[in-house]
Amino acid sequence: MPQTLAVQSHQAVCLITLQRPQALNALSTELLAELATELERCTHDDTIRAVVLTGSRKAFAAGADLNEMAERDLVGMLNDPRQAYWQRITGFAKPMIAAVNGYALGGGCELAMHADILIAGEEAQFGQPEINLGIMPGAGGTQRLLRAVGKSLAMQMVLSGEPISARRALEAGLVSEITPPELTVERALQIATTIASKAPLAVRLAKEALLKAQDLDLASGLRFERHAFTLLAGTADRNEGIRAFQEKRPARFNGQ
Ligand code: DAK
Repeated sequence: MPQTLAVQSHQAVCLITLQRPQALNALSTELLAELATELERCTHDDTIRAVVLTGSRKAFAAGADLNEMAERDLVGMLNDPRQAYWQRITGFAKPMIAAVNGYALGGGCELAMHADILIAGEEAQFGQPEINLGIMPGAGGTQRLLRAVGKSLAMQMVLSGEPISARRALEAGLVSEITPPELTVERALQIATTIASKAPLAVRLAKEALLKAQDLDLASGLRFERHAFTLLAGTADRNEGIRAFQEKRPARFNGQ
């Protein structure tokens, strides 16, 4: 049983709630280890088609656990087991939605940005305050934030350490929707349930193709898209999807 997470199944969606209220869900080694393990369980469970990751009303996550970080010097950082946990977390291939309320700071903002879709409560705050500690983002913050919000705002956030509001995050494209705080998880579950009802192979390849758009030049990205599109032409779910359209009934996808 995880100590720092609550895990609930909502049919084909797994809802994972970070639960370290005494430290505003700071990402301790234990929490990262448990999250990596839980995501791997979801990977191997064919009945789980999507994950929603959330925290509390006050904090999605207030970043790395600073009490743990205080105990690690340079050598400690180089051998930091959290690096491996982060890699396992960021390797998760099924669709993931972050439902963010309260503080998403430092590693908390980086964790939220790892999700495919971000839904924020109106009072959420996103920030990379590492500069206030004499450090800088180290779990993807400089790279993912710049791609999400553009150079000027990313520079402002990382170099000043000042957070932005949910509204500003929406305008900048960091989140796709804002909700009243009490509805954030519900809205994320709705979206995840919709995604979970689609053909799993198509969802998986579409996610992969969209992520390639951040890394590849246009010609390579288009090539990947064409290959993926062609691959899907050989799936039973593609035949089922088109047949269901012709027969005017909902499709029944089985992941083949
Ligand atoms: N770590 C540990 N405890 C924390 C914490 C954190 N990050 N954030 C808050 N807490 C604890 C507080 O110490 C306090 O505990 P008690 O004193 O009650 O025992 C409790 O949570 C409530 O916090 P506050 O009393 O401070 O609450 P406020 O509402 O006044 O302020 C705040 C909320 C979020 C503005 C404030 O707590 C704050 O500034 N927190 C620190 C934010 C921060 O600097 N985060 C860390 C950034 S560094 C990497 C992976 C990850 C990272 C880097 C590398 N690799 C894999 C290489 C990530 C780095 C970071 O995130």
